[in-house]
Amino acid sequence: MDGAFKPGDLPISDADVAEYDEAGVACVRGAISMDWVEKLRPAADWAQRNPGPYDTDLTTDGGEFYGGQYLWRRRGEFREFIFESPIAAVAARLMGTGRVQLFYDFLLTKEPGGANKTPWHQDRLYYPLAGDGADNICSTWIALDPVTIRSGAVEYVAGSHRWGKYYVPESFNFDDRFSGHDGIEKLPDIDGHREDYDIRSWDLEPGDLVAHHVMGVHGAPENAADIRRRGLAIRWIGGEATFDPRPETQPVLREAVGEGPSPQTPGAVLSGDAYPVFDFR
Ligand SMILES: O=C(O)CCC(=O)C(=O)O
Repeated sequence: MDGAFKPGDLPISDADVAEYDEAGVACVRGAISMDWVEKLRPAADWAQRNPGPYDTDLTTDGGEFYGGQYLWRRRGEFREFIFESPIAAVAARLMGTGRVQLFYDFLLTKEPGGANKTPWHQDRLYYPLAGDGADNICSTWIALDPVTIRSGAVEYVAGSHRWGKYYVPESFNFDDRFSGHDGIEKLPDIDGHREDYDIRSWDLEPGDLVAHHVMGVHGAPENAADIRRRGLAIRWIGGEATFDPRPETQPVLREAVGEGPSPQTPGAVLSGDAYPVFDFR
């Protein structure tokens, strides 16, 4: 589809683009209007109350940590947001490309209370993807609430997208489901050596977003504040990705929302209405 938004329409500077490139993470203030935020909030709460078959309860210790995926297939507001808001153009501009492909959306709601940390992790090996596009995915995490480090703002290790390593995925439930990845390195102990890393995090207002690179290492503290922390992360592919299901990779869209088996055969380029392309060229 042709993207309706052009780079010049966006509140993104060349410095933001350079920061995303160099640090693998960048914050864009006011990227999304409050009209969209107010439209998405009740839809986010509906999704949490009516979980789909592949949504995940990420709660480990009291409170609630809800993970909702593929919401754009279940609820019109998310679909409209993806197709009618500037979000695809924001991702394309930060990635320095004229074409992005939607991979999936992921709502991460951390309710106050409990001790639900997000482990430090790298996203790459959760995904059943291969090809240059698999190593060039941008995630746009949009704040639906005011977010502070106390309410669970995500932290990012700047520059880690250039470490040139794939790391074993970490289970958000802190179980050992990914322990079978022989020969793939585990992440270093970031929390034990925080002073050795350039850790970045931003207090966010609703409508601000943080974009991070698929190879970048990130994690988040628990929500120790008295307000909710809703973040809508949308993943954008910036190249050609092929379907590469491996043990423990997350399910792809058609299976995930009960639309039947995936039409994607291993090795095939991701395509079709489940993975729409946005072309701004
Ligand atoms: O929202 C969080 O706590 C974690 C977000 C995250 O890991 C991601 O968007 O990849």
